[in-house]
Amino acid sequence: MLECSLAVDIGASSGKMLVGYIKNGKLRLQEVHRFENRLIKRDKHFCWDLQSLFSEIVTGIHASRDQGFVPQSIGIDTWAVDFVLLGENDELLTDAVSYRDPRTDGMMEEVFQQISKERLYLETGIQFQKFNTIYQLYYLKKNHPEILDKAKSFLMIPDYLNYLLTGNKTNEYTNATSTQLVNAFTKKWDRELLDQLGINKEMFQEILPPKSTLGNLKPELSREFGFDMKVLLPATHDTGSAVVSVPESNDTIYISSGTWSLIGVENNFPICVTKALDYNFTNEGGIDYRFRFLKNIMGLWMIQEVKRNYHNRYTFADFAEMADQVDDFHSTVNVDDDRFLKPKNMIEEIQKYCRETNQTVPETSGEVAKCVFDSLSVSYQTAIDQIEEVYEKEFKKINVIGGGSQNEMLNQLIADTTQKEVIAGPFEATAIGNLASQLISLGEIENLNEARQIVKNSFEMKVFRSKNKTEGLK
Ligand code: LFR
Repeated sequence: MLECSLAVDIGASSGKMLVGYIKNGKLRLQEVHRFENRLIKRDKHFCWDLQSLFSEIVTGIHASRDQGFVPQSIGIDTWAVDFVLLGENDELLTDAVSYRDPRTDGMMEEVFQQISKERLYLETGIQFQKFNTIYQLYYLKKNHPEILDKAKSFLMIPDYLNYLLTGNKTNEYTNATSTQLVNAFTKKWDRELLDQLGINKEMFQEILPPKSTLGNLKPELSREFGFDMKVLLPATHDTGSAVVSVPESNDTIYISSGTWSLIGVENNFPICVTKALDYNFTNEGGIDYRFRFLKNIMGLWMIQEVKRNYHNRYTFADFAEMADQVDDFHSTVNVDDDRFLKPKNMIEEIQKYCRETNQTVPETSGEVAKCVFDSLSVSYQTAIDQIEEVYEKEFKKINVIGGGSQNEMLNQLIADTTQKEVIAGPFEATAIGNLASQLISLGEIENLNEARQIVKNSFEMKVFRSKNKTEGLK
């Protein structure tokens, strides 16, 4: 039996559980469980199925033991912004409605009538996305005020799963910042903002930073598993955990590549200047109160949806290959347009966009895929230009991390488009960051710097350089 920590990393399309431990100075990983995650329709809204996700976590804990591991600790990370509300007896008052649900359409504009955009940005440092928690809560305030009034606990998705494991409630800091309701400087709930919006303040929990210990398993769970373990808080926002895996370097921009592409740099302080507001860059909270100055780009969601629209006839690798074989097709779409957030049919939406902008309409699967990948790389280039403008300096390298870093065609395209060196990996960045934080809490890794050094030494990274030094796809 091998002592280890257990990372639960749930993304919008799948969840996985990996054990991790240090051996000979290197971090070793093993996946012990994998499961699907998808949206379900409940009461006309797109929701996450938290009961099923929790039962997958239980299955994964059993699986870790069955595969010869003894987890000392467990840490959960998921996507951000979504939440549930609990009532007086800890009963669920809401479904876990997804950020892709259209319920927040128009809410951002209504919030701006009460609080100026500038003030919101100066206080929270968070980008304007129509799905941020603040706009979801505002939707409830407008349409179901009785639910908000009754709510005794506001828990984000990992907070709720942690509550099911331990019976203890908290709001973890990195995920809390994604609500756009945490003050970037005090790192506490912004009570004035909440008052101004008339949102019940009492339901918010104490904010705890990553590396905190939440507690132990509930007695009935430890009885079921036959062992107990600590429930630790990593950066419970997946992007926060992913960026733990980026080796520190001040000339590198990272792209955390998954359902979303998160492109940016890490700072020790929030940058809330006008240019950052104009370009809609965020300053999300990270481990050790680092800040992720980054932008959300629609990401591989576009190709995931295209794949679904083709009834899963092709794999992701097929799309990369088909795109690579298309020569003379150059139409691109603005991937940041909200129309691509949850269109009825992604292929048709892309075609419609090309038609409306008088570009050649992609017809074949290869053309559609090329259009998506080219559009992503154009959007990366724009974001890089904006980062370099804000920083008044040139960044030399791009570190692509996460599942998308396995797409070699896209890595090469990014190198060709940006004319920068692309370092790809680690592809399990999020689970690694989650585990690194747990191992720091347990005293097995000293600090973030050491964690990053260990990551660098433990996982292979591949380098891509522009094949065409003079001509980018600007
Ligand atoms: C990535 C991510 C992004 C967040 C988006 C919605 O998985 O967490 O960081 O903006 O999902 O929550």
